[in-house]
Parts: sequence; C-alpha cells; structure tokens
Amino acid sequence: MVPKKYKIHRIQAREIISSAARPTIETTVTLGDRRSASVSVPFGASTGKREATTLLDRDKKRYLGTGMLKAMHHVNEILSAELKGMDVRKQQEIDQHMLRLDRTPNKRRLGGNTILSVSLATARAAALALDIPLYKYLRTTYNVRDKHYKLPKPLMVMIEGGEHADNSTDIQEYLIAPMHHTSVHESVRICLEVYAHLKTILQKHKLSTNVGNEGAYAPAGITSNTKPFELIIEAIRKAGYKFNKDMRIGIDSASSQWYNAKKYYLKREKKYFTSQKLIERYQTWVERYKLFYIEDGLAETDWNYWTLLNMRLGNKTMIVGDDLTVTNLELLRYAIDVNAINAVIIKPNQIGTLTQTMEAIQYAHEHRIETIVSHRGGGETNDTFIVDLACAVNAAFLKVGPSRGERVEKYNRLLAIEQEIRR
Ligand code: 2PG
Ligand code: MG
Repeated sequence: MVPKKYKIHRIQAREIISSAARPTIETTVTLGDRRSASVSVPFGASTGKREATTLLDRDKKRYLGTGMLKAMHHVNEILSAELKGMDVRKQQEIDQHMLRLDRTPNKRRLGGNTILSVSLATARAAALALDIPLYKYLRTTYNVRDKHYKLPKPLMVMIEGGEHADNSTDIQEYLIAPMHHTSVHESVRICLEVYAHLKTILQKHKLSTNVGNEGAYAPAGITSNTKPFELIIEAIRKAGYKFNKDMRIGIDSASSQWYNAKKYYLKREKKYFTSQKLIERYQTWVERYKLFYIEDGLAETDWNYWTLLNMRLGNKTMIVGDDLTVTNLELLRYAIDVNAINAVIIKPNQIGTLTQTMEAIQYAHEHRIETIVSHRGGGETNDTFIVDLACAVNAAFLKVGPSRGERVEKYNRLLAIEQEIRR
C-alpha cells in the first residue's frame, strides 16, 4: 500500500506562455493528501537534430501551430490515468513506464515536452512530500556520490547572435565565467558588473544595447565576429578585473546552424571554411583571446573533425558538445569513445526524462567529462528545476543569460540554495 502522502492522485497539464510569447506546457502532480507541485518546460531555438520531440499541435489556426492542446491531452487523458496510484518517490519506474508508453526513440508519440513535464513535476512533488529541498531529493534518489556540495559557477552569456538575435554575430553566444569561485554571490556579482560595463562600452562604440532571447546584448549591425571579444575584454577591465586572471571568455558557436554541404559559412566575414580551416580559426582565437570554452565549435554531424578539434585544443580549452550530444547517453558514449569532447551540455528537455538526464550526467562524471547545465534559448519559463539539478550533481557550470525575468529567476534560485547550504 502506498501511503496517501506519496500516492499520485492526479496529473494535469496547462498551456502557459513562454518567454518567446509562444505556448509551452506546465504540469501539476497532485498527491493523495492534495498537496501538489508544478513544473514548466522550455524549448530551444537552435536545436540539435536528435533532440526529443517538442510536440506541437500543428493547428495553424491556434498560435500558428505551436499550441499545446495535444500535449495537454496526453497528460490529462493518458499519463494521469497510467500513473495514478503510483508512489511518487519511484522516479525511475515512473520514467520507465512513460518510455514504454511512448515506444519511440525520440518521444515522438507523446512528446518529449509532455513526458519531461510529468517526469520533473513528479520529482518536485516527491521532494515536497518528503519535505526536503529538490536538490537534496535529486542527490539521494540518484545516489550522487559526492559528499559535499560544490555549487556551479555561473557561465553568463554577454553577447548573443545566431538564431537568438537578428542581424547580430554569427557566433551564437559570447560567454564569461569567473576564474576563482569562492561563492555564488561573488561570482554572480562580478559577472553582472561586467555586463553593466559592457552596456556603456557598446554605447561608446555606437552599438545598440538591445538584448536577444537570453537577455544578452545583441548589437544589431555588428560586422565582425571578433569585435565582441574586444568589447568584453574592455568591459572586464573597466569593471576592475583582470582578463584571463579573474574572468575568462568562451563561445557557443552553435555551428550546426551555419554548416551546409561540408562547409561552414561566416556571414559577417562572407567566408566559407572547411572543418580544418575553422579549427585553425579557433586556434587563433584561443591564442589571442584565451578562450577557455568552445561549445558546438563544429557541426553535430562533423564527427571526425571533432576529434581533431579536441586533440588540438582540448588541453587548453573546454571542448563542449551540445547539439552533438543532446543529453543522450548513446551519443555521449560515442563522443567519449572517439575523444570528441572533454565537457558536455546538459539540458533535460533535449532527452525528455529526469532519469535519462541523470544517466547522462553520471556517465559523463565517471569519465571525467565536465558538465554544464543549461537554459534554453527558444522559450524559457520561470521554472528553476535546472538549478536544483546542477547543484544536486555538482555540475561545473550553470549556463544562463544575464537578464530577463525567466533567466534571473534561475540565478536567484542559485543564490537561495547557496544561502541554505551555508546555514
Ligand atoms: C544553446 C542554447 C542555450 P538553444 O545552444 O546552448 O543557450 O540555445 O536553446 O536555442 O539551443
Ligand atoms: Mg549550445
């Protein structure tokens, strides 16, 4: 007999609006004693081809086809009935059950967004029933071995372009991270001080300070992909920090977006690059701008050259898979086998269940691959589940944009966790 307080009574979904002014799904798990917990899930703008499906209505008359009525229906009419009566603490079983119901590799039938919202809401409801913080619940449920909490460093987007902003850089993100990480509040503070100085520096250079999807500056009309490095370095110095001593710079190229017929095209430079030439370009940037982090430097299908990139730069720089690995254990395994990466992005919505996300993280850590838990650039919500996840597993970084409500909510959760842990 499952005690009432742990028994799933009902699961219900709602269509809510994401930061992209487009619907997404929010799911609530109600337990036998009528306590309940909700989770909403995000979606990407530059998505990997092998991500779990985001199920959309495709009814052009509602929200141009992006509605969530089908996803809602699957939660309310299928998953609620299937999971009713189960023990909310049996996360792995619940996830397994949903995978069996869906029966497709990319969760096409029920939707990755649908399944993930139920999966995460289940975990949040279990933590509530047990009366412990979510990050602690995740740590115990998945037997994370670390004894102590090592909170993630902020990896903050400063300038964005690519699919995240029109007419900005070809490189999707220019990021900063603090070198020394004595505390979250100090690290967040210095990143935001750089962000504030960057605004005046952009203005000085007559560049716009509008922001893109992730709340980073998206200087429309910028004509160079290297200019952001110089602007950010200037901002680091202006803020009173030492470039490459206190703060470092990284990029997310999201290069699958500008790769076609075995060629990379940088529009700002009107130049095509072979994989080899692009690697050389990164080498120059690593030397000149001391990049410590290159995410999706090559396209998700360009496997052979990933190994070369990692061989050339992996001892100096984090070579990070995102679209390449899509939080998928099989792809991650392959990437590690062929020595393509030394770090990996983790986004629960790329794979679609909490258990599979945890499997990917644990496999990465067992193989000394660093993990970066990340927000999405398409549509985000105020949900902060990923922050608890990053803390639970001692992820190296939490990648989130610097401004806009749905982003700062995540830093605020991280600050709250820090306070709680230190108490
Ligand atoms: C990325 C993300 C988040 P998107 O590529 O890392 O910054 O963007 O969600 O659009 O894939
Ligand atoms: Mg990325």
